[in-house]
Amino acid sequence: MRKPEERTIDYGVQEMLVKAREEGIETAFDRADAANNRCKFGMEGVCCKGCLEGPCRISLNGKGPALGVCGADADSIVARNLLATVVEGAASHAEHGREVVLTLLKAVRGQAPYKIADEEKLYSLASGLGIDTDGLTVNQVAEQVALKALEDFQKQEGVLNWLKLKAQDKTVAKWEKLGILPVNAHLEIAKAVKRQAMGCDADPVNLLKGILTVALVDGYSGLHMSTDLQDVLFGSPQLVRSEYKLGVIKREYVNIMVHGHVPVLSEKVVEWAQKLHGEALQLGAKGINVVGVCCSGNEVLMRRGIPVATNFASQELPIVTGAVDAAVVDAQCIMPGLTKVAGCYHTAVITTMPYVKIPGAIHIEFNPRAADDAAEKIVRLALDRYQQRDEARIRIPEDKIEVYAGFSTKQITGLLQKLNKERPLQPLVEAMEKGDIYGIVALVGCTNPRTKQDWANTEVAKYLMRNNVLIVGTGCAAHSLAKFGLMSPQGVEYCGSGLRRVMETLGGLVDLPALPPAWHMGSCVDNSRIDELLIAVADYLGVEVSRLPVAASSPETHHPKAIAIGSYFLTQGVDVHVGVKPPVGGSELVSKALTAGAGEYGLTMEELFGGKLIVEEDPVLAAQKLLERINRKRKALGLSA
Ligand code: MSK
Repeated sequence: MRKPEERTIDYGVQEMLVKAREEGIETAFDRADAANNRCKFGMEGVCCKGCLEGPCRISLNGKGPALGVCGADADSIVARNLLATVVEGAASHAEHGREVVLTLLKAVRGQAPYKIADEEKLYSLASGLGIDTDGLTVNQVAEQVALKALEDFQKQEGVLNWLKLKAQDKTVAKWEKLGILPVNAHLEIAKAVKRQAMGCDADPVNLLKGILTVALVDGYSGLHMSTDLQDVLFGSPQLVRSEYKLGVIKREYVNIMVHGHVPVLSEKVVEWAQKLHGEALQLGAKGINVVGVCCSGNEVLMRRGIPVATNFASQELPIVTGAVDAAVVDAQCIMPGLTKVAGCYHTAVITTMPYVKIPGAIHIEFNPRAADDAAEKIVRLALDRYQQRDEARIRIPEDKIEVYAGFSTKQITGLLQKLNKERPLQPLVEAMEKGDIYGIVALVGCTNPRTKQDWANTEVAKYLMRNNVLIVGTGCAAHSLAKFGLMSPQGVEYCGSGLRRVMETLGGLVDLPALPPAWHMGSCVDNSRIDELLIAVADYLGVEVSRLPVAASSPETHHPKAIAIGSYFLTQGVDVHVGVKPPVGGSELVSKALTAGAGEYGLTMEELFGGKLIVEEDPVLAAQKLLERINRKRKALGLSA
């Protein structure tokens, strides 16, 4: 069993791990230690459970079976397993996107209690989608936009509307030539499930092409569509101050933890927490304190400044404080272990989605039509549980830290306009040309109970910042950086002199000593914001994104969604680092196609798109490899190395 300080670098989480152990409570870190003797076949991707002839396992040392019962070899099995993983991720994001579309549609038809918050963004989407808005009301425009989005789940020919709306033309032409353009999200997901089923696609190269199509579904029907329509409904983020770490849980308040991904729910919980403030006072509390976990936390942080308690790996630990009255979850990244921990306290775990239920949780079904009813019930349940607290068992770590979040392309260009009104991207591009911003790295993805929480995420970021690389973060990786001061003005302490100078100049525009050198761009689906920023810079320079000195890194990844997002960045020609080995080592063909450089091994990602996968567990080595890739791209662009 690892000691608390070997499991996480977050002191508050360490303190709660000690408390959990004292109270006999098991957490994900304990289970990760217990599962340490992992199956080598599974780790390398050569276990096939696709039918009842098996499971079949392909020998890793050549001394056992080289083929499954059906004759599938290691290349086919590894490629099929990888496709299945990417499909899982893309399906999660595409369903997220579709649920937001349906909420928008119901809202503008008067069937759900939400309003349009960002008309400017709505009209810009409508114009990009070719909608004639003349004579239409705002709600009618939104209805047309929503119907265009729904087409991406229905049409039987053509290309995703959202892909045509968002991607660079040259890159689309490249994808078209390769035959990987997706028609509709559901169709491609169904086709991918079929092609990896027993007796279908066994050609690893063809399967890899299938992965790329599904990666584009993830990017456009998942990431971009979700972010765009959430901004329309709830507003585009602007710079906002807030706080992080377990110290944001307040003893004298009713505490509600929102966890999952879909802001359609968490926005309403925040609204009803404000509405029922008076009732909390009547109970003797000072109010209702909503805190975030994972990407629901990111969503309400970005738009409302709601504080964040922690990220994925330690999601059970807020409950161990004894002061969380309700933990409300929607979908994705919800550990079933939550209810076991909550069962040791007074905390109500509330599931809300008909397809995400957990034994031991209270289910309050949430749907957009009855959003207010459900949110009111949830907050009332928290008020009720507050009265059942065991004061003697409450211990809340004091540690908390200031953060600035809310970076979106709109917010960034708005800020840069203060330096150059006509051409706002010019100062950013100049800083990149001079090397003051040597490159941009997207620090994204998860934390993983198998690894030391927050450590690799922060180490990669700090090393890169010292070398003047601007960090843009999302997901639980952004939480890691925020928890350790990299998303506050004090983060410039870690920067090289060029990056520090740029952040101090930009900070002066918003009355801060500096802008944080790691920009919080939101949740997992908000990787679209990073994509949008890169496309804006690339368009400004008249090149494809694949030529920019940029990269993506997910040092502590665990979720299939993160693998899908990484695959999406690869299709853009962006180098992608992962710090946890993906299960592809059993096939030389698949691993080389992903990781080899152009000209090093037949057809590779780098050959096709301009970026490759970098697998490196050591964060310093990973950062050095990323710098080397950025350096190459700088040279190819004619910039100083
Ligand atoms: S929540 S997918 S652990 S980032 Fe988006 Fe965090 Fe990874 Fe879930």
